[in-house]
Amino acid sequence: MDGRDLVRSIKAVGAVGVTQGLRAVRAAWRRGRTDAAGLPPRGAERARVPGPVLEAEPGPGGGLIRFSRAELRIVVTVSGAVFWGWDGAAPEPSYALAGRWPEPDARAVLEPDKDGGWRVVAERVTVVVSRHGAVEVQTPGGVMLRRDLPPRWWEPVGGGRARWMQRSEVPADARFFGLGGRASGPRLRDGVYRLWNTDPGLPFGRGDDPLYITMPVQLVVSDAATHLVFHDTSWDGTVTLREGEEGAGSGHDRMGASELRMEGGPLRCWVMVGTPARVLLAWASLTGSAAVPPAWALGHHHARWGFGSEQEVRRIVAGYRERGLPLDAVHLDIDHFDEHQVFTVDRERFPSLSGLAEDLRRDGVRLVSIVDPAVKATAGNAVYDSGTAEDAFVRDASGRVVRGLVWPGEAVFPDFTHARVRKWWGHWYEERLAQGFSGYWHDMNEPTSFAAFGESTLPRSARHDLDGQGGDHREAHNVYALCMAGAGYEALRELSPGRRPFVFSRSGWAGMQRYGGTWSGDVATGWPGLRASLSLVLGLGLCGVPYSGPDVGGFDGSPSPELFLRWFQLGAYLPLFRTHASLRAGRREPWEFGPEVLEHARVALIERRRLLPYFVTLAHLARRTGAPYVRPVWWGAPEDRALRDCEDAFLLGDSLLVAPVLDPGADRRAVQLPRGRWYDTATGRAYEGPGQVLVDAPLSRIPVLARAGAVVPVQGEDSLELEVWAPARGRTGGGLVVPDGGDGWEAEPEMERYVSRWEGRRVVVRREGEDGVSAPPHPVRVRGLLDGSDQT
Ligand code: NBV
Repeated sequence: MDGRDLVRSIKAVGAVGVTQGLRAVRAAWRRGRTDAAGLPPRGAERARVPGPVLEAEPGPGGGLIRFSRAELRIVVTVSGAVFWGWDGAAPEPSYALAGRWPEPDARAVLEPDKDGGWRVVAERVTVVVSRHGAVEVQTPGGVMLRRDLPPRWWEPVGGGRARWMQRSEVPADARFFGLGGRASGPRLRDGVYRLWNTDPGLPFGRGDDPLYITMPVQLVVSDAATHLVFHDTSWDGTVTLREGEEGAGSGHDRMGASELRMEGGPLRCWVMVGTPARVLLAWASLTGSAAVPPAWALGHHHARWGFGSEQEVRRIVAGYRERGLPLDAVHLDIDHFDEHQVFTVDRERFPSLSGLAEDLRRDGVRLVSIVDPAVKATAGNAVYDSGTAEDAFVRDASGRVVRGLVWPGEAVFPDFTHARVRKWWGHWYEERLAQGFSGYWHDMNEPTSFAAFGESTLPRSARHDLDGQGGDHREAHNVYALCMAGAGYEALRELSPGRRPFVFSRSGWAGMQRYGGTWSGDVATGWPGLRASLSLVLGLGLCGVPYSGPDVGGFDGSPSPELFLRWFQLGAYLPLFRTHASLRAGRREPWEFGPEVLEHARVALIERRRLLPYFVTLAHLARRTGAPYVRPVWWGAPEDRALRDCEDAFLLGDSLLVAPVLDPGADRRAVQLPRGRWYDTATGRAYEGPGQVLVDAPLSRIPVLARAGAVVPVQGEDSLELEVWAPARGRTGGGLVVPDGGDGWEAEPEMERYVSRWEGRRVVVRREGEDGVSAPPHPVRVRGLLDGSDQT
């Protein structure tokens, strides 16, 4: 038992009472026993490397290269993505991939390289394989982007699953990002990052790793190009990163290094090369386009564990309404369930949930329900009974249903890796729809099962269907939540075909964007937690998950009014904008922090509502292009080293640069600007990039800068309007608009494209369409004119 285990068990006893605490001790013992009986002991192993090359055989998109003790298949696809797999590993089956993977590129050729090696030459990438099995990815110009040294396997002497290790080198100037949701990022500094979805058990801070979403996805940015590498295996593993160092002209650069160690699974990977935008597009084509949330989910959400009753929910909603504060959704946590049992309602505290939903709906407020995967193991619980009849629950190696411990007490876990079980689970959303819910918040799906010591999840030996492949929890763990998200999403598509599903999930894996988004989980209240919030959103976006946001104000304790406000101001520019807190935490309603905070929070809420058409556009663009709404400032200029190292600001789409205040006591802050002119949207003052500028950041607002020339769709009095920021003289600008205020599947909304430029002394905006140039169908307001006037 380590220190954290001890804290956790004390907390378990403190938080859930002595009985539950003792159960957690028992659950931990039980879990240990199950694994002792169900997992094969680790015996003698034999190490293997590929050995010398023997021959090569061309194939579609590349070919097969044989070594004396291994073989390597390389396929360059038409999308430019490269796949390679060792020892027969193919792209399928895979939980990350969305349907058919891109076709091999018939133009790619396999040819002999120097020293007996081989190479595959394609239009956008060259892959060079050394005679001992090192694989180097190069730009077409021959610049090295990544060099994988020959891999190493450890195989059990009697046969069975092999562990493996892959060391890689990247250019000395490269920076690492990604690996799922990491609190210490977005730039991933030297350290060991685990690949095992984990509920930290306590509110987490910057140093806590891993968290709920891990993914073997690295985005590597260097002068020569950006690349994304995905090792498609869901097993437990670690990534050890070491940034490189440049020898300041001495010629003695130290390359950056990454070492991936996996406990099992195929050694196969995908690499995509290009600009950040191109790489994320290729990633989305491979793993699926991001679900577009209904427009209301891009507004403001208010949640709390422990509203406790219908009256309290009404009181909160009235509090927003009476103060003129926009509100779009309220989330009900496990306290609205009957004794914490999923798909039930506590009828005493919530006697008429559907009536409440209807009343709220009239005020434009949707209800969102938490959904936990664990089902109370008790006869008479309808989900348990039907799941038992359906044989839906995870079993151990000896065939017994695995029991864990979660909020409702002794619980069992649906095997979401089974298609039949996903279908069965999905029909329970009908019960939620009947209660009047419009969205779903998947929690505890790492999956978490309380344990006073050891891992708080299912036994590693627990059996899973893995969609017919069969396997145990070591392989299924990381994709459990992804499969649960799929179950919910697909069910909602059928049950409510006219509406876009709104599902967001605490845990997940590569490809989860197909079903929805995520949130921070239990981020600790404090200034480091505020910083971690931004790190998570940026990092997840670079892994293809564009919709996320933190618990504004932090999950536990009571933020100071200043911290709450700064968090609120940041949240207003993140895709999921949700205040939420724990049962025993202080209040999170904006009026609970005094009149000054209320006034400033109101400004943030109103601005968020004004920007709704822009958020909707960004959601559609994320789906079509894979570009996250929230992007690092280097997105368009990864070669700018100062931007690459900037972690405290972000681009919201192409048009806005948001510079949140992340430290106490600040009333101005430095902002690293990309090239071009940027306007402070509050003062209209223009700044010229690239470079660093000092910008006012009074308590009333965080700096938001608009790119000169940008055309931003905003909500006007009663219709969509275009807010245009004057281009620099002699330059042009523009923007895209997807006008979709709804939550359905209406015919694909047409993308409107605008161009802004100077004509004499006026800034004009034109719509560019297939049939030529026309006047915009929306009112236009030009800002940023030098005399300070606004042109309408
Ligand atoms: O359901 C209660 C909480 C929820 O409020 C939170 O957002 C989740 O991250 N849930 C975790 C379970 C309990 C955490 C201590």
